[in-house]
This record gives sequence, structure tokens and C-alpha cells, in this order.
Amino acid sequence: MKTNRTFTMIKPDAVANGHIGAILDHITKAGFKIVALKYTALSAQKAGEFYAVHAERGFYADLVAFMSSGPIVAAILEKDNAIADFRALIGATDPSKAEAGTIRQLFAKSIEANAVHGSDSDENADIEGNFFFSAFERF
Ligand code: DGI
Repeated sequence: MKTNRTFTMIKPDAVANGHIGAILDHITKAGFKIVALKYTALSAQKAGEFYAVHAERGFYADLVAFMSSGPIVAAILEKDNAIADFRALIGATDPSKAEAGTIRQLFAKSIEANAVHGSDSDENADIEGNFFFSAFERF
């Protein structure tokens, strides 16, 4: 199995609800190493760029408003099989469909306010990591 990297955000709902520590604990206990970490916020413009792939979807405007509604935590994580293992750890997009014990089942409120992001491919993990972090901010 290849050691690789994924990108995650703890979204505004989970930050506002005080779940940063619990979610990072889940992530590190599942064997992910944090190689970059940042507490920041997305402007509406930046949120729109990050989710540009969804620009034609009906929920895009709401998604952009939500993702720019408060601070987030961005991180790059490393582990064998990082992309698939992290998607399994966070669970389905809709928390009502997420398996028991997944981060979204435990901490998410709705399909939009769903606590965390996880990259869906190696290519997107690179693009998303580069969106937030310079070479000097990853270890
Ligand atoms: O990769 P995921 O985050 O699991 O899901 P995705 O890439 O299909 O969608 C990105 C985000 O867009 C998702 O985390 C929440 C939001 N979203 C996706 N589908 C819906 C949605 N928001 C609303 N309101 N309704 C949807 O059907």
C-alpha cells in the first residue's frame, strides 16, 4: 500500500460547535500523521474557488455561504492509502447515511454542515493542499 497524503478541512459548523479537538483526536488515533495544519477562514470568493467543481449545482450558493460563514481548520494528512481510508473515516456526505462511529455521524448536523472535508483523489489532494499551504508550511 502506498503512503500518500490527503487534504481535510474541519468545517465552520464543527469549529463553531467546539469539535476541533475531538476531530483531530479521531484523525490521529486512526493513524494519520498531520503534516500541515492551519486555523483560518475562507472568504466567499475563496470558498467559491475551492468548490468551483460544484458551480452548476443547485446547492452551490448555499455551500459557498456556509463555507465562508466562520473559521475552519485546514490540514494535510499522511498515511498508507490516505484518500480511501480518510473517506471511510469521515463517512457518507449525508450524516444521516454515515456509518456509526464515522466523524460525520458523530459530529455533523446536515448534508451541508457536514463537519469535515476529505479529498476524493490524489490529484485533488495535491490541488487542495496547495490551495492552503506553501512548501514552508508542510513537514
Ligand atoms: O466529497 P463530499 O464532501 O462527501 O461530497 P461532494 O464533493 O459531493 O460535495 C461537496 C460538499 O457539497 C459536501 O460536503 C456538502 C455539499 N453538498 C453535497 N451535496 C449536497 C450538498 N449540500 C446540499 N445542501 N445539498 C446536497 O445535495
